[in-house]
Amino acid sequence: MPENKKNKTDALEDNEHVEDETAEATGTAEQDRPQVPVYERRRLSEEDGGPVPAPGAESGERPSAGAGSRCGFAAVIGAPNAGKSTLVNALVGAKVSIVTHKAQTTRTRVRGIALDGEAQIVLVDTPGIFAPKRRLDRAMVETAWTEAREADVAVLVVDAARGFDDTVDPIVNEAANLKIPLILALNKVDKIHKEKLLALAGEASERLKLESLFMISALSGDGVEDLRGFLATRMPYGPWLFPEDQIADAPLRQWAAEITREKMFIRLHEEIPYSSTVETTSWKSVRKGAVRIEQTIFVERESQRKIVLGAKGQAIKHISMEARKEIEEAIETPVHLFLFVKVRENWADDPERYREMGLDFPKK
Ligand SMILES: Nc1nc2c(ncn2[C@@H]2O[C@H](COP(=O)(O)OP(=O)(O)OP(=O)(O)O)[C@@H](O)[C@H]2O)c(=O)[nH]1
Ligand SMILES: [Mg+2]
Repeated sequence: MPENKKNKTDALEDNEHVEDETAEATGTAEQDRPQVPVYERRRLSEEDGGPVPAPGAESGERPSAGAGSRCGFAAVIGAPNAGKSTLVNALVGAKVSIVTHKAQTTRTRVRGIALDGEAQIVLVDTPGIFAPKRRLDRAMVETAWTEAREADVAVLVVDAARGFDDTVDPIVNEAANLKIPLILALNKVDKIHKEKLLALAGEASERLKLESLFMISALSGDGVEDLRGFLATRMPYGPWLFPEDQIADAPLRQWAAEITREKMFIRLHEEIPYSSTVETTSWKSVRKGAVRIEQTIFVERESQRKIVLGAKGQAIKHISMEARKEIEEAIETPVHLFLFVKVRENWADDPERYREMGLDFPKK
């Protein structure tokens, strides 16, 4: 029986707490940030340098929500690693959802908001769909299908280089039962030959009743604008749900936790990314307009905590520095980031962790 470390790390030691720069973080006027901040469309798209600029970002002209305005939800679904989050970011023109080379990066619904003419398209990025084993897997997969069922249209993203393999087949079969228009995005076309792509498109059209099919590269931006234009025409008429400069609906503190998780996914290997979760526990304004952010990384075992820290704290320093840089750039504010690593053997069975992630807690 592994020793239960539940309370061990409640008392923080110095080496479990990392600030990647020396900073005086004892400011005055300490106020919590608003829970639901507005992401500034232009600023984030310029800073992020994503493959597709936000609509109107160059000219400064904003489309208005006039009489012909449209607004709706487009769920982006598919197998893990298909490029869903990359696509959502490209459609929005800013990084709203984290991306890594590893499968099962996205864990919960992430909404990004794109504009096209008079349409506001709320893109719903979802966790990759796969055969779930753990409780967390089940919550992720269930979220993906729930979001697809509740949207106005679904965009099924398929990695064209993999085609309709065993991981995609069950998704295609289930997607055929959706009662909303289905759009297929054959992604990563930069990686495959045209003949294979055409064969795949033919197979898809036979198997699925498609509203439309796009061949895209979410990474390079090829075909992304066309897809956005098409989605705009499929949004129902109605007023916009979000202000025109808002690009995401998640609280900034949740987004910042995701950025740190992304850096962990990239830096750490094997089971660590799948055995960890990150939460922002504190976000306070401090002196000179800076913010002090505290985040907790939960892992399942003491051995994992050691790996996250790394020899002489090198791993966590790197993660912290990378995350801080990106958060700073996005919010255009100096950031003092403190990371704490805690062992919670059963965090993946703790309803509170699911609440923090925005996931429903499956009974088993
Ligand atoms: N070559 C190429 N790579 C891509 C393209 N789109 C995404 N990728 C890469 O594919 C990997 C996975 O991308 P993600 O956007 O995280 O995939 P996802 O479908 O959101 O994955 P999960 O969140 O794990 O379900 C990353 O390394 C991306 O850079 C593309 O059009 N071309
Ligand atoms: Mg993703």
